[in-house]
Amino acid sequence: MSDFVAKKGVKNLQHKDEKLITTHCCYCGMQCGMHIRVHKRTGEVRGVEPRYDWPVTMGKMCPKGVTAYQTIEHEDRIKKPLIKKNGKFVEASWEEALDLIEKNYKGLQSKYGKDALSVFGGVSMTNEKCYLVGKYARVALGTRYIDYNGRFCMSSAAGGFIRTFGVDRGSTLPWTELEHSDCFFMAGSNTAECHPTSIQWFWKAKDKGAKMIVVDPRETPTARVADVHLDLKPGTDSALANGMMHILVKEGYVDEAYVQERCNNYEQLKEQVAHFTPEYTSEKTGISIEKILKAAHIFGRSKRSVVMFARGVEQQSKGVDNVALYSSMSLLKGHIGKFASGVATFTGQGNGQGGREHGQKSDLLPGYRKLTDPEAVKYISSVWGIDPEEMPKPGVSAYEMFDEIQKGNIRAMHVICSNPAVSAPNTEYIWDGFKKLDFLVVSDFFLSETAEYADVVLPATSWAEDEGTTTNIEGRVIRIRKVREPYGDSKTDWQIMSEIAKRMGKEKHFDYKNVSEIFEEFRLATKGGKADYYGVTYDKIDEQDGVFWPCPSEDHPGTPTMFKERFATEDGKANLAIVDWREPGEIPTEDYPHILTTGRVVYHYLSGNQTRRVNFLMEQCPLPYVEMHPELASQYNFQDGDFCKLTTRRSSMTVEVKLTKAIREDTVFIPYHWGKELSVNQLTNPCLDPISRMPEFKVCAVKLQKIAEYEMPSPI
Ligand SMILES: Nc1nc2c(c(=O)[nH]1)N[C@H]1C(S)=C(S)[C@@H](COP(=O)(O)OP(=O)(O)OC[C@H]3O[C@@H](n4cnc5c(=O)[nH]c(N)nc54)[C@H](O)[C@@H]3O)O[C@H]1N2
Ligand SMILES: Nc1nc2c(c(=O)[nH]1)N[C@H]1C(S)=C(S)[C@@H](COP(=O)(O)OP(=O)(O)OC[C@H]3O[C@@H](n4cnc5c(=O)[nH]c(N)nc54)[C@H](O)[C@@H]3O)O[C@H]1N2
Ligand code: SF4
Ligand SMILES: [Mo]
Repeated sequence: MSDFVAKKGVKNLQHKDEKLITTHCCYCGMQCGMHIRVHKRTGEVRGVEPRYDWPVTMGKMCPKGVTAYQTIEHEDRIKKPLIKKNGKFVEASWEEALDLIEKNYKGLQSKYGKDALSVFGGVSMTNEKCYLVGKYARVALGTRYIDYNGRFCMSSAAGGFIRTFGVDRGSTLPWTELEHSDCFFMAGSNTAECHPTSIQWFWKAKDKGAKMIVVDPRETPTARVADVHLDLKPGTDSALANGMMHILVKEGYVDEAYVQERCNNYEQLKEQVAHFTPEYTSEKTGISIEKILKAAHIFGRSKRSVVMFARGVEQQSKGVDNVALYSSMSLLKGHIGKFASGVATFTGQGNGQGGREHGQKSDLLPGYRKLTDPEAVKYISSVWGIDPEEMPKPGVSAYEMFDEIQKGNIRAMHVICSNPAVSAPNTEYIWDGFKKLDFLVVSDFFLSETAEYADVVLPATSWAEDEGTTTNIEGRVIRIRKVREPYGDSKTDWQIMSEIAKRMGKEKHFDYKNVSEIFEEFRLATKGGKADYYGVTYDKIDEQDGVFWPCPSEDHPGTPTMFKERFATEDGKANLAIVDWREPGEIPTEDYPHILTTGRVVYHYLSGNQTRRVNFLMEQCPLPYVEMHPELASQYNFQDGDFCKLTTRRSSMTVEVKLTKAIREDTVFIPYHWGKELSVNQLTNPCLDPISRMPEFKVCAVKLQKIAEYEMPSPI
């Protein structure tokens, strides 16, 4: 067990019977610094202390983070492998479970070919594990079908950043500079609930006079404290961003010298935004002309602005366009690559940044290398010790893997660290896919809604039972430490993948004794790639409070600020976005007259498989509900607490009405942290962005109906 205790600032916190293990919260991309309190003699996990000397979060934590330790020794933990027999799970030994996996995998591959197997990954895991998932699919199983839950999360940000800047690092600046910024333009981010500990930076800046503009169809806790709240109609961000740029150009707010020197496409951009007058923008977005002008002037006058966005703008069928457009606003101001200014997306999951760089995506290899680039294939093959000919070709995106199941091409799936039965769009299609599979394996530490469909469930260790690195919201690589020994008979994900690899005859490629060995191979695999971690070492992370990638050599300090001199494109220039306005995949009609959008609440995390097991969080928010404006409610005679049946072109669900004026009259909102009949993803539209293949979780057309009596199903 790791004995590491931070040198600074913990002495007074320590109880004599306990030791403090320094690590980071397992949930969101803020990766708040914390110590876990462990009993010295018994090893029992006792609680948590926020870490005051962690420079990004400085002792702040949110309700999920302070209760996360309660999941580690939770009675629902899966203790042994489970095998489904006659429709019921029975406990089994690892031998038995692995034998069954080997038999099925080999059988299916000999009958249908290598690509009969597939892997669905996730990024609540360390870099070491995320890296290994890609290698596991391509080397151990030899299949082209691998993708991961970040496809539903960061893929549009990635697509937009690559198009604009040539590389996808979520933040171009370190968070610790935010207090010196003078304007935040935040679109589709409810940071107060979703990255709560980042709020302190905005407060500090506001105390010094900074202004905040928030773009959201709801008046969220974030929008409530904004200087201007742009309450747009869902799915209209591309019109708003073009409209903002129209004013920047017209009013002379553009840094012409910067744009001439560092950007492409300026002339085309001016032509493109010409017709986005405030009147036209207001007509498309539903925001008043007055507010559009006010926001544009505040942003235009800023000296150090940060344009920020999150899933509200990215989870759309034009998410990539939105990211490129909002990033272009910052380029016009000449604010990228400079102190306390730039562009940032709020990375979602704990390792949402690192986990998207190293090969879980269907077309990527470690270090952001492309599977379609022969040089990249050659290099990674050499690191992996395989013949380049053996490297599988690119597969398909997360949702599209379910199309391959329907076509009979994918016959088995191994889900590692995700719960798509709740979190994928159009869940009835997903559930049907799971039923059609010949064989489903799920690695998790709690029995998820996805695991219920499995033939074999493998008990993985939780975030607290292994060590490694993650990359936070800023692009800072940090260390996760082991808090206790694996619970029950659970094994780490890397051990599980290595065991299966052995049975597939690939032992020599997965012969790891510990995490450090994987980290060393991983560093080498990223060497020379766009996301270069070669110079990151565990010691350097400890010495510097983390290391920002790219960090190409051991004597390199890392890169807190991106693009100081050049962008990562071929010509070194950024590409301004030339994009016209287009409608979302579904717009309201007579049959489905309103807009449904979905998202989060502060008390729950993603599919809820972890947070629905924490009593405090369930007391605060036990069930989903639909937020509705009183004006809209009056059309149907809804009172607060009435039952509303919502129907889209996919399916229906029933939840309680929560009346609030903090939402547009044409839009309703449901949080998505529950499964089965309580999953809002029964309703969502799987219309995909053409580039990122991101589903349109944020906009679909819906109809409402009052239901007199309804018994809400159990939330767990
Ligand atoms: N409490 C909590 N925190 C989390 C998570 C969690 O599950 N719970 N998950 C983590 C993860 S993985 C992620 S990805 C992040 C997500 O963080 P956010 O993206 O901030 O969260 P969401 O609630 O999905 O969406 C943000 C906002 O987008 C708005 N929105 C909806 N449609 C539109 C639109 O068309 N345009 C614009 N501009 N806005 C729109 C919604 O009203 C919502 O307030 O949070 C991370 N942090
Ligand atoms: N309607 C709607 N749907 C959405 C979204 C939305 O805004 N609206 N947001 C999307 C977004 S941004 C995201 S990120 C996805 C997330 O969707 P999911 O991938 O389903 O997210 P989680 O609930 O975190 O699922 C992770 C699972 O892995 C387990 N787990 C955690 N850590 C580990 C580990 O180290 N190893 C293993 N083996 N298992 C582990 C957890 O217990 C949990 O069951 O949902 C997407 N779905
Ligand atoms: S803000 Fe994010 S990382 Fe911090 S405690 Fe909350 S969930 Fe954990
Ligand atoms: Mo996410």
